[in-house]
Amino acid sequence: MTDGSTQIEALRAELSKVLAAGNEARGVEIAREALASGMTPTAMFLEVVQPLLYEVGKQFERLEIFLPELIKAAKVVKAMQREVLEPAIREQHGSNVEAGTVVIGTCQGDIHDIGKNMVSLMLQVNGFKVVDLGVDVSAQQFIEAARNHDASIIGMSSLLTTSMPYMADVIKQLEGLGLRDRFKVIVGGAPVTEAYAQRIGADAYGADAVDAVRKCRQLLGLEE
Ligand code: B1M
Repeated sequence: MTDGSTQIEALRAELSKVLAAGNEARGVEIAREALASGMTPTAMFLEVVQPLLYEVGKQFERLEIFLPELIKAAKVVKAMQREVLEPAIREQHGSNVEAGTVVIGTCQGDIHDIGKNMVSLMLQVNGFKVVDLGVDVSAQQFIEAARNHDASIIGMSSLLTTSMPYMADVIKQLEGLGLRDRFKVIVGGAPVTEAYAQRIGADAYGADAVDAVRKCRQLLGLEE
């Protein structure tokens, strides 16, 4: 019998090798085994998968690995999300009363979507209607979709320092159109910080998928 932290360490050690090898089938199996042993799908994602991807990013930055390895790791995680974690999270939460509509996407020039998809999923299973615009979303697309879907919240994700300024663009354009008060804006993604969110005039910053749900609920006055 292993305690929680030992199990997490063991899972990280094994999955790290699986990500490096790009072994999607084994990644899926590991996720299934973890859930069968009692770990929640959210914990599996936030405590095992997400830190490993950050570590992969550091290896990439240090030139220890290159783009093909980054792609391999992302493919394994996407398979784990698709095959095991997403269905388990949906099943765990069941259906919910609608809390409000969130238009979400990854900012212009940026195709990272693993974290954004997790935020999108967690919002959905917590009662939000989510309009997911995908990746490489322009300021105009965010605003048009928010208007068309009568959204309460615009959610922007950015993983690249070069795509972060587009978050500020959306807010500026909303101001220019006299729409700033109509939509709440939440931002997140690995390089985004609370301080950055405040600097560009966003209403909230989400540190991870669970925090994003809490902040969206707070923005709509559903939680203190
Ligand atoms: Co890219 N990449 N990548 N990459 N990649 C990073 C982001 C990088 C930090 C790696 C590094 O060098 N250390 C670096 C950016 C450096 C910088 O901007 N200064 C980088 C680079 C350079 C690049 C390319 C330019 C590489 C190249 O081509 N030479 C290229 C850019 C492509 C593009 O977008 N135009 C590129 C490509 C890729 C892949 C396609 C191979 C792949 C993405 C696959 C995919 O997403 N479909 C990839 C990956 C996997 C990464 C890393 C390793 C992992 C990203 C990830 O999925 N993290 C990444 C390293 C890192 O993140 N530090 C890296 C896990 C995910 C769960 O976390 O997205 O932070 P995250 O989401 C969290 C929270 O942040 C929060 O909740 C999520 C869930 O808990 N959150 C929100 C996220 N969005 C939110 C929104 C909210 C609220 C909370 O409200 C709306």
